[in-house]
Amino acid sequence: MSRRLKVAAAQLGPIRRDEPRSSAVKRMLDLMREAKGYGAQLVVFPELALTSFFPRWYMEDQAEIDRFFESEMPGRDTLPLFEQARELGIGFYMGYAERVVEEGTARRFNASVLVDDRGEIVGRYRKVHLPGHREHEPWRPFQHLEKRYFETGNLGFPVFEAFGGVMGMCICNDRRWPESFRVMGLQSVELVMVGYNTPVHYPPAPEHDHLQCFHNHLVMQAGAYQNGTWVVGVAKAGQEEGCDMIGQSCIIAPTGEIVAQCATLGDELIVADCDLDRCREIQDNIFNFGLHREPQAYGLITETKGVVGKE
Ligand code: CDV
Repeated sequence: MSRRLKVAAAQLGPIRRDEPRSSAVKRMLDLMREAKGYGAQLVVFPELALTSFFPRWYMEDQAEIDRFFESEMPGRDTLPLFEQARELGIGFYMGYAERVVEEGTARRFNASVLVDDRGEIVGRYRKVHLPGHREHEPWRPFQHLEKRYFETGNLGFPVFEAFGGVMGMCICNDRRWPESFRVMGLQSVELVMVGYNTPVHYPPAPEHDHLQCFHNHLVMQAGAYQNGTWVVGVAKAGQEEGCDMIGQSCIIAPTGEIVAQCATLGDELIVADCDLDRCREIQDNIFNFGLHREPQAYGLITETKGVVGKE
């Protein structure tokens, strides 16, 4: 049986702060239909796909913050995505802000779901690497308050048997960390979906602004090659509420080669035929983990959080 999976990356352009969920969802439904028209079986949307990237604003009123969160998935606003997925027979990955009540306590995560072609949730992920800061830093031209609004994801990096292969998820800053990809690689992942919101301007090190697009592809291509997996990276791009964000959504082969890439900073769809069996070319050879890894030499990776030997 063929293990070719036709995958679409559905980049979104900016979403206004006051844009209703219904508007973002309509844009996503349009892209999903377009993906189906190309014969895609799976469509990948960005991080926090339903709203503006709200961690750029300092807010104290929890009710105001919670307006950006979903307390049900699917909920009233997002149900059309699940219904259309079922009608068309197409799956999707979507990032969103998740609010759950556990043992009477509200918890908030930067999360994603993987939905199959019957409209059923078959995978959940909660962002592990939260960038930015916790307190208001007025010197910045815009805030990056993920550490304030979200808890660190508590699901690890699970993989899911779906779409005829082994699927993995991560979210934005996770893609910069080799550990994210390697933990999924060690579970024989064959396709990693990653949505992102990456500003062009990085206030703590503005001398790297011109490298944002380079670093975006560098880390995802490395993650793909070093683990022999397909990677689908999808941006929310363009100028959102005065903040320029990179695009360059792309589909990357297990060899590390980009096989499709967006050319705009708006709503745009790209498609690629992903032969999941091609993962073997890398996973059975140059990165045959069972044959070539030397974990006894890697202890520090889990023994310490920061660097050792420094005050
Ligand atoms: N949404 C993100 O995680 N953005 C970060 C920025 C702040 C560096 C990123 O890694 O792209």
